[in-house]
Amino acid sequence: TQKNFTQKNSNKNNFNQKNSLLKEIDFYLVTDSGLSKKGTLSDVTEAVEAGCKIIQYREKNKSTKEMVDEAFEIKRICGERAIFLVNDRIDVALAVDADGVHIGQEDMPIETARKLMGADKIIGLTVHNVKEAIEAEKSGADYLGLGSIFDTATKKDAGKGIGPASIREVKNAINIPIAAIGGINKENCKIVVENGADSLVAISAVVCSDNVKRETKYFIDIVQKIKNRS
Ligand code: 3NM
Repeated sequence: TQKNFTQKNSNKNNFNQKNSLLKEIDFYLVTDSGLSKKGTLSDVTEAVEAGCKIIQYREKNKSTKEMVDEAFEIKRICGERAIFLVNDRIDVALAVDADGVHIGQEDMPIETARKLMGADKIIGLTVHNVKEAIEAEKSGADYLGLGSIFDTATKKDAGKGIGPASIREVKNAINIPIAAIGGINKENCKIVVENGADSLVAISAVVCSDNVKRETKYFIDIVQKIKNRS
């Protein structure tokens, strides 16, 4: 069933509402123009049509101008259907008034990012273990990207996979939603959700396909099935 996010702007002001909004997300698409078969805008369009409720624009190879132009397009495609976040680039997120940013341990401290973004925006932080997860929650992250769950070739410095059991450990230590990332594919995604991930994140498993819509739908369906059973 298609969830209606028309209330997302009024919802985001409140921590509890942001928290429950993010916990409802089953599948989370991160873009990668280097890996994409059909291009970022096509991938975003197909994923949103399939029911994906959150898109993260992750672009490492384009100029700021190109990124701003593309980010405006992605924001338009997402509309009220999906949350739109920008990876790393707070300037780009602010320029297009995105719904938020996703940052890493080496990026700007989250407290500084919060000052720039404002209280109503979503800030996600990548963490790799329980200690970083507790810190992230304390410093005001709205959700965690936890990874890399499995080995992945998509992010060169991702390190070895931490394994799905670490999702459960992190989940037991914090209350904000967990988006599990890294090496997730159709074969291994079930165990990720069974270990407590609130949402699955995939790049290559989706954007390397010639049918992004079908692959996105596959992931959404499997997460919904497992969540409804538990
Ligand atoms: N961050 P794929 S792993 C962007 O561990 C990213 O923080 C990671 O791509 C982390 O789904 C990763 O193709 C790449 O493995 C995920």
